[in-house]
Amino acid sequence: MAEKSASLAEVQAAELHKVEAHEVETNELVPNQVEPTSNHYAIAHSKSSVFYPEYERKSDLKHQTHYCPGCGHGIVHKLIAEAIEDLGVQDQTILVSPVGCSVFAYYYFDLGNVQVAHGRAPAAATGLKRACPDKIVIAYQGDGDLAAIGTAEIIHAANRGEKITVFFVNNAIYGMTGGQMAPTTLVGQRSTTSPWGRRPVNEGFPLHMAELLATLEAPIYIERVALSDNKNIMKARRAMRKALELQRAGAGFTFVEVLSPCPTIWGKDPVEARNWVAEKMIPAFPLNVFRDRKVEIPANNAPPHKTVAELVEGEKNSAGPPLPKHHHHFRQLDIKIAGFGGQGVLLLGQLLAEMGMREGLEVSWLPSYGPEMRSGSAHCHVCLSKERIGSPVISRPQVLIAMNEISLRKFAPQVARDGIIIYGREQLPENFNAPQAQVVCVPASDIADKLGSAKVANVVMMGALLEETECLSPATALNVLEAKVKNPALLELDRKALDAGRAYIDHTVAVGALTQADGFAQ
Ligand SMILES: Cc1ncc(C[n+]2csc(CCOP(=O)(O)OP(=O)(O)O)c2C)c(N)n1
Ligand code: SF4
Repeated sequence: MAEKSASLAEVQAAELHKVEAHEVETNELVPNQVEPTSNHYAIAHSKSSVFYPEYERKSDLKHQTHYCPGCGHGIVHKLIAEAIEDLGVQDQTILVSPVGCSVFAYYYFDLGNVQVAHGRAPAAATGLKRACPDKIVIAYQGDGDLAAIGTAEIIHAANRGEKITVFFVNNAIYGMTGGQMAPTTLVGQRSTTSPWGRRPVNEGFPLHMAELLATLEAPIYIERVALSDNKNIMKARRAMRKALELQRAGAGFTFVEVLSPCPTIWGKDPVEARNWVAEKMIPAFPLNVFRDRKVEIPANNAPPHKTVAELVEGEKNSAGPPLPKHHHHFRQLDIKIAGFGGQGVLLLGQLLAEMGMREGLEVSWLPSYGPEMRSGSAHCHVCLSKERIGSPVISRPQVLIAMNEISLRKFAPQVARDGIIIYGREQLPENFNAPQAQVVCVPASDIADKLGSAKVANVVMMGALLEETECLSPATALNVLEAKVKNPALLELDRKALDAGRAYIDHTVAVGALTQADGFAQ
């Protein structure tokens, strides 16, 4: 079997790459060659410069991929690499690799690489392409990845006409996980989860993804090709190249399905597997160009194209005179705000993030809430930073704003050493202890009630936060409230609530259960 696969690989290399074969008979090395190894073999053909010179996946064998002999993934990789090289787009290309046997594609392709969760490549590719429209974005997926767990992603990306290219490697089985039935497993084909062969009455019929996507209006190019013989491999080569050329021209959604051998799981040697593609897969999945046309998508409903900076600038201008400069005494401040749904927890986070943006900081806001619209638990993470934010998830907040006892007890242990907890009650509950942090009690709901509406308790807490930490300027808070709160009566209440929260810290602050005359937390 090893001998067969070696000769197959050589034949394909010679036919596909138009590369001179170099027998390593002398000690003179040509580019991309390596010296004979202790295993007594040497690479006798060159490879695309789109591949890394050495693969770091394994400490030894740095010129070998992890694919089994005769696996279609290796061939598809070569075809993609050569197309990218020929089109001269290596520096512009981002490859989104899936979960499956090809999960390690990023070890081989010297491109922008992103590896994503199972089935999510079209969604990730959508984000990448929209953020970087001048890049060539490729989603590379297996049949389990694309046609099972990722069915929704591929259909919707295709239906939206995302200007990405999807290479779909259909080997009719889950390779990586040891041979479970895939949506594309043939009728009668055995797998570990269809040990008697796939029976439509029990497992349904194979999914024909190319045909299915061709029912949608937006895709511009859909073709199914096969790695069954060299002639078909050359057709596959042309199809992949065409898809990438169309993307380079900004045309629209392109999709190439590749019927591909998986000798290992099919229990065949590479030549038998290739023949099986020809004899069994092609009749079940006919090769065809299912779509090749330009689609006119009306542009009149395109959203206004403004950068975040322009949008924020626009809001700033509409919200009055420029803000005074505020000194930020932190590099990054991580704040967690928690309470019941309906207490304005998420809104408070949004307001802080907006304020941070207006003060020129990098910001993120990440909400988390239960299914209930009222009374369920809700919390959010807010990062204010002078640098780009690595992750919006906060596991060790420096500041916790806890609007109720449950949130206090749940999140207080997470607060960083020397952090601050602002608790929205007059006193701490019994048996509460958070020795690593300072605790400031602010009876926000009572204060808000006295002002006329419990709704503004969150703004009382905002005032307390600003006064206690000086993280952002109160002038910015007012500026944001004025821009966001359209109801004049509520805006007036919010102003009072902001002042009341600040005044409480200044005059009556309670640290733990104790009132401190100086207004500062211990
Ligand atoms: C969310 C999630 N569910 C399941 C898995 C297990 N899993 C890993 S790869 C795979 C299927 C891969 O099959 P396919 O996409 O056909 O790729 P191949 O390995 O055949 O190239 C599955 C189910 C996972 N990693 N993550
Ligand atoms: S298990 Fe199949 S798909 Fe995976 S690397 Fe081996 S031959 Fe290729």
